[in-house]
Amino acid sequence: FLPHLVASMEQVEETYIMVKPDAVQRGLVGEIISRFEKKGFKLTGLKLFECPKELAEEHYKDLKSKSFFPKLIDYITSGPVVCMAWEGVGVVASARKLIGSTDPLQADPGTIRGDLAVQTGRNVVHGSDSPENGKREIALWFKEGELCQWTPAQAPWLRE
Ligand code: IDP
Ligand code: MG
Repeated sequence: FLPHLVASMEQVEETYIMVKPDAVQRGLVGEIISRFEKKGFKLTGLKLFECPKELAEEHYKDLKSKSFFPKLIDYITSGPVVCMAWEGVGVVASARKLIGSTDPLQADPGTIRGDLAVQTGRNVVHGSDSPENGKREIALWFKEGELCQWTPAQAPWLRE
C-alpha cells in the first residue's frame, strides 16, 4: 500500500501559473514560485519565456472585447514571463486563493497580489480559473516533452 497513490485516485487537477513581466523585472520570481512550492503542490513544468503577441491574444481571447485588451497584450509581451504547470488535488481553486483578487488593492494580505502588487494592470501573476482552462492553458504554453511526471519524495508527508 502506497499512501501517495491514493491522491492519484482523487481528482488531481492541473493549473497554469504564470509570473508576469512586472514580477520578473521586480525580482519576485523566487518569491512567487515558493508560495506554491511551500503549499505542497507539485511543479510539473517551468520555463522563462518571451511570449509572442499571438500567444498572448489566444491565452486572453475571452477578454478580446474589453477596452483594456490592447494594454493587457502589451503588458504580457513586455518582457520575459515564467510559465509554470502545477498539479494536485484542488490545485486550481487553491492557487486562485493563494494569488488573491484581480485588483491587488482588494486582495487580502497574505495573498501574492495582496502582498506584492498595487494595480490590476500590474498584478504580477496569472492562475487558471477552472480545471478545463488549466488543461487548455498548459497545452497552449508548453510543448510536449517540456512537462515532467515525477513523484516528490515528500508526497506521503503531504497527504495521508
Ligand atoms: P484574473 O487574472 O484575476 O483571472 P481576469 O479578469 O481574467 O483576472 O483578467 C485577466 C488579466 O487582465 C488580469 O489579471 C489583469 O492583468 C488584466 N485586467 C483585468 N481587468 C483589467 C482592468 O480593468 N484594467 C487593466 N487590466 C485588467
Ligand atoms: Mg482570468
